[in-house]
Parts: sequence; structure tokens; C-alpha cells
Amino acid sequence: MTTAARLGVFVAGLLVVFAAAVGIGRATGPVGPIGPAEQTEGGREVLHASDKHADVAGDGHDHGPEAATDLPGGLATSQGGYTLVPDHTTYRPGTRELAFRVEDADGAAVTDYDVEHDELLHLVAVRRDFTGFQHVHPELDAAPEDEDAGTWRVPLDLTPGSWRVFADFVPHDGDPVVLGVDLSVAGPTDLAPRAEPTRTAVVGDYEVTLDGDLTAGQHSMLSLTINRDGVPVTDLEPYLGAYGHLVALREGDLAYLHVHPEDGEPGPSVAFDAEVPSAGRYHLYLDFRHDGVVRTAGFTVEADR
Ligand SMILES: [Cu+2]
Repeated sequence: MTTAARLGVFVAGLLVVFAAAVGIGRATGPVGPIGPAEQTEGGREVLHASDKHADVAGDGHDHGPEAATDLPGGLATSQGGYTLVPDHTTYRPGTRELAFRVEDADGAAVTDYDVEHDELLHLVAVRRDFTGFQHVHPELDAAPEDEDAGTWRVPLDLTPGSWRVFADFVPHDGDPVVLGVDLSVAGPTDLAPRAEPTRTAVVGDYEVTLDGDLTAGQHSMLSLTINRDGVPVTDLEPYLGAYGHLVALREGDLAYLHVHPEDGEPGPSVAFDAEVPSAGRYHLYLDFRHDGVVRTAGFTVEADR
């Protein structure tokens, strides 16, 4: 058969398929209004927010049908009446002081915060290719007579690239808030390749192993086990009110997820209750303290549907 003839047969075949599809469509007709659980998208059942209340805010409350305000934290610079205002958004590489304020709906710098996990404000900085993770605790200038009242300051180690900075805090007598803002750091850079899922992280003499799986929309128990030179560590020191502190960031948009530590022994395993809002890849950072030093172990985990 010549190419033209083959093409002709192919086109004729397509027409037959198309005609058959039209015929089937006419025969069955529109199905009319269908219930939320019957709709399909790409062959999958679509669950509406009203059918399944994912605790995306991670605070244990049922937030009802998913609205913009129920998005995970850290995706917005301004949310819930609060705005994260950095003094600068462009930096030269090196150790640089980040100065910022949290402004309320009236544009006034917030100076009154509630302690959460032992601190008034947690600041997490990560380069958008998931390198250079830092979890630090800025100092607040709260002296009311000071014109800088409400300004937070903290040094960050910045390498060239695009960074996301998260401020995780509780305004006095308010609800927890996580705001995010991008910083650009000048200079040539090599971006890290996409990280593959990992179960083990090595930090200096320490090896940390991750057990447990993440499932979208469900509470998932994660256990992190810490060994030093092959010996289980059983004398972890409390850090931020627990034997470990875990931050989870979603690949793609760096949504910031709350992960709650479970009470337990000072090692070798630390348990967390994590809930992720969607399937896909997450980057987990465990901070733990031993021998007076805080170390960070990073993991990449694929969450199931
Ligand atoms: Cu913190």
C-alpha cells in the first residue's frame, strides 16, 4: 500500500470512529444533572469539598467546603488580614540580614504575638529548588517607643537563586497564620535536579530513617529514627517543645504544611502526624537537637492518593 493509500484508510477509520461516537451520544442522550459523587474527571471520581473535608489548615478544625481561605499556608503574602512585608526582596549572596514586618489590615506593624512551639515566630527559608533550607527564629523589636517596633530581624545564608521565605506565627488572640514571600538572590547558579523520593538522610555522623507513608487528605503517621555512627540515639534534647520539628513543603508551589509531633521518648524514633492535601511529592525537613546542636535531615516523599 502506498503512503497516500494508508493515509486514506486511516482517515476513513477515524471517520467511522467519529460517526460511531456521535451515534452513541445521540442514543444515550445527555444524562441530565448528576450528583457530585457521580461526576468524573479523566475517569476519576470527583469528590467535592463538601463530601470530604480535608483538614488542609492542619489545625484539627473542620473548615467546611473548601474555599480560598482553606488553601494550605504559605502560598500567599497577604492572608487573613495579615501581610508579610520584607524590607528588601533582592539580595547579594552571603550571610544577609532579613528584616521584615507583619502588618495588620490597617497597615500597622503587629507587635503582639502568642508563643507557639516555644517561639513567637518561626521563619523558614528554602531555595525554590529545595536546597539551602533554614529554620530560624528572628528577633522582634517590640519596644513601642521605637520607630522600628514590629520589625523582625534574622541573618540568612543566601546562595544565588529564587528563595521562598515563610513566616509562621500566631497573632495575639488570633488564629495561626503562615505567610510566604519570594526573595531573589543575584548571581550565577546551578539548580539542583528534581529530588527523587528518599527514606534515609545523612547529616554529619547521624543517619535518619523515615518510616510511614503520606496519603492525601488523611492523617498519616510518620516515624523518624535517628542513629549516630550506627548507634540509636536515645537522648535527644527537646527542641521547640518536642523531640523534633518537621516542616513539609509541597513540590510545585511550596505549600507549607503543618506537621504535629507526637509525645514520645527522646529517641531513637520521633513520631509525627502529617496530613497533606493532595497526592504528589513533598519535601520534609526534620530539625532535631542532640549534644546541643540542632541538625536538619531532609527527605523527599511521594504522597499516595
Ligand atoms: Cu521555629
